[in-house]
Amino acid sequence: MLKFYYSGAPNPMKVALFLEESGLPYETVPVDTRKGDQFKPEFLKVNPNGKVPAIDDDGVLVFDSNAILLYLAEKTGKFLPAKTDKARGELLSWMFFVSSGVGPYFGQAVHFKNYAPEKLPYAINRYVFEGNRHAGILDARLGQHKYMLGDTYTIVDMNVWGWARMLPNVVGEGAWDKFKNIKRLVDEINARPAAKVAGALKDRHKFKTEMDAESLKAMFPHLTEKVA
Ligand SMILES: N[C@@H](CCC(=O)N[C@@H](CS)C(=O)NCC(=O)O)C(=O)O
Repeated sequence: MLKFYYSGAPNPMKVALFLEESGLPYETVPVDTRKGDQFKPEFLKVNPNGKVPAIDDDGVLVFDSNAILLYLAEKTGKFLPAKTDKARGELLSWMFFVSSGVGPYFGQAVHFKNYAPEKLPYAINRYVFEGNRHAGILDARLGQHKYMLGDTYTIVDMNVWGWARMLPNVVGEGAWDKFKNIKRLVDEINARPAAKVAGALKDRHKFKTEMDAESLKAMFPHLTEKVA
C-alpha cells in the first residue's frame, strides 16, 4: 500500500488532500520535523532532501509535493484538465508557478516574520512584497475562472490551497479582504469532506509543537552552522 510520509505543514497537506479526494488507499508515516525525523537514514532513502511530503508507492519513491501531485494525478487520471496541448501548457505553468514562486516566497515570508532570530526589515519587506505579488497573480486568475484551470477542480487548486490557507500569516491580517477570489477557493475547498479529513491527519500522531532548542536545530540547522 502507498506510504505517505507527512506532517501537518502546508506541503504535505496538499498531498493529503489529493489522497482523500481520489480515494487511493494509503497509510500514514509521521515525520516529526521538530524532532529531526527528516534526517533519519531510513527517511533520507525516501527523500534525500530530508523534507515532507514524500511517498513510497509500492517501491516507487516520489518526493516534493508538486511532483507527487503530478505523479498521482497522471497515475490515476484524476484531477487533471482536458487532454489538449493548451490545457497541459496551463497545467504545467501553474504547477511550476506554485512550486517555484508561491511556496518558496510564502515560506520565506513566514520564516523572516516569525522565526528569524533578528527582525530584518529588508528581508521581511522583500518576501512579504513577493508574497503579495504572487497572491495577486493567483487572485486575478481566480477572478477570471472558477478554478485555476477553468471550470474544473484540478491538482493546481489543491497545490494553491496548501499555502493559500496560510495567507494571513504571509501577507497580514487584511489578506482575505484583499484577495477575495483566493478566499472563495480556499473556503470552497475547506468545506469539502476530503479537506476536513486531510486537515485532521495531523491529530493521528502527537507531533511536537514546541519550538525549543531541539526543534530550532532540526528545522533551521544554519543557526548553528556558519557557512558564510
Ligand atoms: N518543495 C518541497 C518543500 C518541502 C518542505 O519544505 N517541507 C517542509 C514542510 S512544509 C519541511 O519538511 N520542513 C522541515 C525541514 O525543512 O527540515 C515540497 O513542495 O514538497
